[in-house]
Formats: sequence, C-alpha cells, structure tokens
Amino acid sequence: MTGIDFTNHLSDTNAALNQIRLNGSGVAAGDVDGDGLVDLYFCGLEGRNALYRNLGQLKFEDVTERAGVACSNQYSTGAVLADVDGDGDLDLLVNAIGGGTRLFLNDGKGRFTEAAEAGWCENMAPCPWRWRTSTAMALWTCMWPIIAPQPSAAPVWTC
Ligand SMILES: [Ca+2]
Ligand SMILES: [Ca+2]
Repeated sequence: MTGIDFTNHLSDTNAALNQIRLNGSGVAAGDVDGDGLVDLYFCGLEGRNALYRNLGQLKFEDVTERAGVACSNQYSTGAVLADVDGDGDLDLLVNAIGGGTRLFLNDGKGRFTEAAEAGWCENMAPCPWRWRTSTAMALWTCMWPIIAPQPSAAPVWTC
C-alpha cells in the first residue's frame, strides 16, 4: 500500500552473541531530494538499510541502491539526516555496532557518496564518544561497545 516493506531482522543466535543488538535500530526522516516531501531512512541489523523516497499521498519508493546508502554487512543502530557540510542539502550519518559512524554526503538530488576520510570514528580505536563541531552545528555520537560473548572476558570497546 505505502511501498514501505522494511523489516528489521535479528536472529536469536546473533542476539545471544551480543545483547546490545536487542536495542534495535533507528529511523531518520528528512527531505533528501529537495522536492518538499519528507523521505524516510530505516536502519537494519541483519540485512541492508533502506531509503524510501516520498512520492506523496503516503506512497514511497525504495531508492536505496541508487542513493548508495544500503550499508550492508553491518549492524546499523541509528541514523540522522543533517546538513553536515553546509551546502543546503541533508547528508546522512549512520552508526553501527562495531562499525563506528559513517558519513554520506548528498549531491542535493538524493544520491550520496561516502566521505570515508571525513575524520569520523572510522577505525577500530577505542572511541566511546566524539564531538564534532562546525559554525553551524554540533553533533555528539555515542558508540556501543562490542561485548565478547564469554562471560568472563572483559568488554572490548570499539567504534
Ligand atoms: Ca523528498
Ligand atoms: Ca549537505
């Protein structure tokens, strides 16, 4: 009916390996293509994320692949749409357990390019939080630790 058929899957096995995954995932809303209609971005734990372009009248189309924001092969926990580079369009930030924060810059038409060298928490160094500031905004991201499955093992913090 709406064109949105996203389901966030988490198997019992993967939930048992890391219970932080049970916290679920977020959704971001914003007009990514500048047509005046709010589009929706869903984060997933097993499987890809999904970006739905709003067609109006509660109809959406899945534009994930052409937008370049699937973020497959990671446990995505949250996302935000914000104009990070100050060029007037909404960029996308996606957090993942063990994957840090990924920044995708918008071309203004809803197609994104990952800014891999943007200085976000892209490596596996300990980084439980980080501040980023500019003249226009401040953003705080929080990273969950990856907990080793053995009860006697110490937590391993990563981002
Ligand atoms: Ca739109
Ligand atoms: Ca922007």
